[in-house]
Amino acid sequence: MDTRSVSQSKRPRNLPSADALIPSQIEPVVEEVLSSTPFIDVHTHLFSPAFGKLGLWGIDELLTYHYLEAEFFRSSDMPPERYWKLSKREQADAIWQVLFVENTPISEATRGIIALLKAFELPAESADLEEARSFFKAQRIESHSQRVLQMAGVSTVAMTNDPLDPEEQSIWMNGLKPHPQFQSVLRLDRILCDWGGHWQQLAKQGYAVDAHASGKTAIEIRRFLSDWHERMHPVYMAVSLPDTFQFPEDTIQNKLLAEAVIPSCRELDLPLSLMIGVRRQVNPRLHLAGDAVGRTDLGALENLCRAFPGNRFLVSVLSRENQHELCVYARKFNNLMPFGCWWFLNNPSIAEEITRERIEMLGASFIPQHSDARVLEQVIYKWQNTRMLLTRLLANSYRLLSNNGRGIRRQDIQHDVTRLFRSNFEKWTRLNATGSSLSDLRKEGHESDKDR
Ligand code: HDL
Ligand code: ZN
Repeated sequence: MDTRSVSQSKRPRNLPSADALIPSQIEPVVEEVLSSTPFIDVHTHLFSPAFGKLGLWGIDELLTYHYLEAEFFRSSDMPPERYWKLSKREQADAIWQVLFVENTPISEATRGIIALLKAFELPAESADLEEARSFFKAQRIESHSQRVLQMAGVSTVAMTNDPLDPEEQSIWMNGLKPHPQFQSVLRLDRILCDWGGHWQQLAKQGYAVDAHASGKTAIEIRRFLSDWHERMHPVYMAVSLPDTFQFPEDTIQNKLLAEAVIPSCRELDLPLSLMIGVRRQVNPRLHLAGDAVGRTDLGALENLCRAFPGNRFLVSVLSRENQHELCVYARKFNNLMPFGCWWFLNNPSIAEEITRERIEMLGASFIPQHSDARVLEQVIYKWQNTRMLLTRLLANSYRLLSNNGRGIRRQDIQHDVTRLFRSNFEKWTRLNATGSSLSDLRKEGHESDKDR
């Protein structure tokens, strides 16, 4: 007795469409689509060449990355206070010696350096850094940055721009030629996380603000934000918030968020990026490497998404323990876009766990990764790692779907990869197509010196 219902017995057998991939073809096609699609890197600390020394690149900056400094202090007897007195070159030599010569570079951050040396065909087992130094010294940043982005398969990066950083502020005030591959981001930590230490800077610039954020302060901060929007043309505004962040709460931070920043984002049609969960300076002796992580009460995020349905929130949380609930909240609020495996989460073991649960709960409606690169060449290994991970995870998802009874075509894979690594962000930030691909940029005359 045929146990299928009458309707099922009449339905034609689910013949796979002519261009459906056979299971063994799925992974190679996923790999090829990932490698041929230029990604948008939605959060970095990189700068376009016009920012000069603010943009970090080359072997000495790569080795003195704060992730490596934290690991150096674990394997060296050198007290941090002595390390900070060394020159950048001496610091890099010390890190190379301890983490790469005396010990095996098996951590995520040390392996990244090895992957970079290989990408530039530089020796990975030298006793010193001389050959690497002369290679980078011979590069010109304009052509080098384009070559690096091309090697990383990245068409566009979002910077982190601080309007209250004195060095960066003067560069913007003197006028800056925009670079289509480096989109600006208006970063608000000094205002939202240290109003007491920065309100006078705004007052000095003629904004009628005060220490208690009373009177016209909120309106004047909105004027400040719109002035900097005019100057920077940011693709979003951003703030990093501590693990203790609450909303609503009777604090100046909450007041400035609710009465200035969030209304400005709505008025300017910009997402607000909330990066939540940092425990700042748990060990100040380590400087930038001294921050840690704390689990956040994401009820604050729930309240924000519900209270401001007309705003778009781009959210990354730092604690592994918050990741699953972030996915649940993303299912409840479509004005919440989870992004990235941030900082201490950007390791294969945890990035896999996070990305799998996001695919299972959100399909392709999220942004899997950002590099958080501080030094230009880091994008090469960080995106190499993400492509390797996503090849495995997406292939697995498509095999499961195929087993469930739906054929997978190359165009399905291209659609999903484009959504995950480009159009989810482009739609949210209204980023036009000019940042779309390196070949388009070349056509528009942005070719690197190498091509001349
Ligand atoms: O606040 C942030 O944007 C963080 O990414 C910090 O810059 C942190 O120091 C970092 O570089 N994480 O990767
Ligand atoms: Zn960052």
